[in-house]
Amino acid sequence: MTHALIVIDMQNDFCPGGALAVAGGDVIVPGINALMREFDIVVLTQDWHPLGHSSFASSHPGKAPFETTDMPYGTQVLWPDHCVQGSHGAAFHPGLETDPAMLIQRKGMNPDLDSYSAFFENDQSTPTGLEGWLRTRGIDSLTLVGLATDFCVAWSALDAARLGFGVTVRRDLCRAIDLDGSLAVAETQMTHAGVTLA
Ligand code: VGL
Ligand code: ZN
Repeated sequence: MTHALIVIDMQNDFCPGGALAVAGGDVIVPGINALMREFDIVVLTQDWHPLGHSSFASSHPGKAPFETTDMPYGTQVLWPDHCVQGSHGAAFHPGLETDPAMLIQRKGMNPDLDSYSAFFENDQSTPTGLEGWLRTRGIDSLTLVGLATDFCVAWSALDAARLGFGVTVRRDLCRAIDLDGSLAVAETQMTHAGVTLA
């Protein structure tokens, strides 16, 4: 079994003080740094949106952050502007050790399409290429940590399980947005998909 660690979206905008702050998002940084030392293969993901991205409420007149809208690919939650390419908010948390990462997988760059998962954009069909990257290295088992448990971590875990990877989510090294019970829904979905919640 060849195992990789995927660190999801440990960026300033998802940490306290950021545009889409997740409570306690920064608290998990030391634990993630320590866990990275136990893995030979570490991948970081980085939410990386162009200005005016369609997932931003500001791109939809009359809409406020955390409302939803119908996109061609389904219902999309609208977020505050966050993780704009090249901005301070899009940078990794300054305490995160990025040197151990072999790959930084950026996502959410298509202006018309959001991308929570590290594997597919939110249309559930446009691949990021990460699956091939992992498989060509013989990796069949993944541990996921990072932000946010109920969005980018959960969508990545569900896609990975569907693709046939063994998946463990270290809940102690994740934090959730928890919008209208989204954390409980995500945990139920992950359990049903065979993801180990550790
Ligand atoms: C995320 C909302 C919007 C995440 C990214 O990393 O969970 N959530 N973009
Ligand atoms: Zn985003």
